[in-house]
Amino acid sequence: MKTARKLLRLIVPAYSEFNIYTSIAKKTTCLGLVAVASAANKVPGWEVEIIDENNCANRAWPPNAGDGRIDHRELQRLRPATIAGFYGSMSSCIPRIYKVAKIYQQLGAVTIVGGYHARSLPQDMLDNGLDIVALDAGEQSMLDLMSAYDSYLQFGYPPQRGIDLAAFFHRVSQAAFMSDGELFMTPAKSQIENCQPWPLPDYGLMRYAKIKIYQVNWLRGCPYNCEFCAVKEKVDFAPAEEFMARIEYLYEKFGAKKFFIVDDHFGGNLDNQKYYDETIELLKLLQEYQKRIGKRLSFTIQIRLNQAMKTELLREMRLAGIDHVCIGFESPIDDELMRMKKGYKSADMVEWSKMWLKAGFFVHGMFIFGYPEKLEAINDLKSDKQPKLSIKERAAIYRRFIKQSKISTAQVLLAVPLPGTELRARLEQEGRLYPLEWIDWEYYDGQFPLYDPLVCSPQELQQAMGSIMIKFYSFRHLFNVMTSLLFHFPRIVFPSALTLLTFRVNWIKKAFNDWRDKYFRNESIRFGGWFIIRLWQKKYRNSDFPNRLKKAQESLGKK
Ligand code: B12
Ligand code: SF4
Repeated sequence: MKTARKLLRLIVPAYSEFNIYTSIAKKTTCLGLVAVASAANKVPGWEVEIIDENNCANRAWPPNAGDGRIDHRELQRLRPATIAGFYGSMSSCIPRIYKVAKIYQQLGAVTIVGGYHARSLPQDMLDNGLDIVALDAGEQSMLDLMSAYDSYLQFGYPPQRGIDLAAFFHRVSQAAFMSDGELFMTPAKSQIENCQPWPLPDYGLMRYAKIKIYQVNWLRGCPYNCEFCAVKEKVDFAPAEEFMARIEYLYEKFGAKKFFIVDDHFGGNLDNQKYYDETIELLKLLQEYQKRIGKRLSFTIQIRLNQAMKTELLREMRLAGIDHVCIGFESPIDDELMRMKKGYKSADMVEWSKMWLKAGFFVHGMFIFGYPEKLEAINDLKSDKQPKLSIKERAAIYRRFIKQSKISTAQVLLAVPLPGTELRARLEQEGRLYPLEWIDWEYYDGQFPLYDPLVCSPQELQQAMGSIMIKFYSFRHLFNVMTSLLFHFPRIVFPSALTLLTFRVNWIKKAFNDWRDKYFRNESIRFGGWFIIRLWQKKYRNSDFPNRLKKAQESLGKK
């Protein structure tokens, strides 16, 4: 019997026009879809591909819609997908998913979405071109969907829209879909461990993309509970050996040398001795592996600032190749840290930052500026019960802190009331959220005011945030880059060239790395950042966001 070719196409949606992550996105992709694709690729009779709209290295392909984005209608004509899946974690990409999913749905493909945003608002997804929503880690749901499809084919017909689709969705675990006009959610099949050893991440399933930074994960979840954060799962680990198998596979199969460990908090709960010991064991395994292959690998992780006090941990991390740490500093102001439920105060923050830097890490600090006051506190402020810092004073505190802490790079954004978070629920309850009608999901990336700050205008809030960024990423860094190239490079690297006489290049390498890390790297990033900000500002000026903001303010009764 002739069987139809079945293709599962997984799509990472294009970032919104304003995105500051565009250049990073060209070097990597979303691990979530690689994980789902790797599991799905084991199902016989199916072809699986991932298309990352932000990382399409080959210009001729895929077909271009003329707006610089992929023409999915044409792609579907040339290479029709049976199921089209979408990465729906990022709120800012949701409008793009709706647009593309509707095309696939019209052309007869079954459409599925997973990820944080999608599972917080399943009904919205189902109203906008998606047939089914994966409600948790999506590997099992995807396997169920494919096997349900196959069993329908055995009866000689593919599932049809309407009644047939709902019937076969009932076989999919941990999923939401419409059944008899009602939202229906299926439970998990059994106690599925999310970090169970699913197949190794197969980046070979990427079509068109060039990967330079390989995302990997070891664990899932976070033990903390920040008010603004969408991650609510408890910590769940894979064994250290399983993580090592992923690294070895990616290095040996794809030549991967740069990794981003995407875990929300490296090591899970490092204040718990069991997790701490497991983390040290993992770091030792990483060290041994790198010795064995005679290559130095490079890892970026996310971790909490106050772990700086664990000297043994920091030493083992450096030895294991972890050189970049991304740290959610969030704020140097205590009342903001308290509202966020961050779990520490600002007093030691400068000292902790310096400890990370002293241990040799590149520190990328992530901040939220102007974290929304609680309504009740604002009423207190009006009756002068509390001392009040103006938004300009707050910006000055941020600038001072960033300067004193000497962190390598800083990212200062506004609070984003993400779906499924306590922050969103609070702002909604306080009647301060700008309606989606005026300020849609595409603006949910931290660069736009999304709620009424009450203590100042949203325009002032956005401007104050921008002033911190423009100060950090300023044009004057061009001067420092030039000094580094013309003065420090000859001073540090040239003398080491003499060691060539000994037929060894190690000293030159060391001198070069010293020069780069001390004088060149941060300055060039800060100068490059200036360009990105200028480009962003230009796009902003030509956009209709200022008008939208006015309309949004008016809709909340503000002028
Ligand atoms: C790595 C990461 C990034 C990276 C890369 C993004 C990427 N995914 O490639 C970078 C640094 C670029 C980034 C940036 C931002 N991020 Co981010 N990021 C993450 C992080 C830490 C890990 C993602 C990951 O790989 N997880 C591991 C994989 C295995 O899990 P997963 O992605 O959830 O996928 C599984 C399931 O969700 C499901 N699934 C997902 N998609 C699909 C699709 C189908 C079809 C199916 C069946 C299943 C399925 O199955 C997958 C496998 O189990 C998450 C937090 C988290 N825990 O996920 C935040 C997170 C996704 N980011 C978040 C945010 C807010 C941002 C920023 C806006 C932050 C900021 N203010 O700057 C920016 C926005 C970028 C943009 N373009 O707009 C939020 C998103 C919430 C939301 N509603 O938007 C999260 C959840 C963190 C949080 N604290 O709340 N981020
Ligand atoms: S922001 Fe970071 S520390 Fe806070 S809950 Fe989210 S993942 Fe955990």
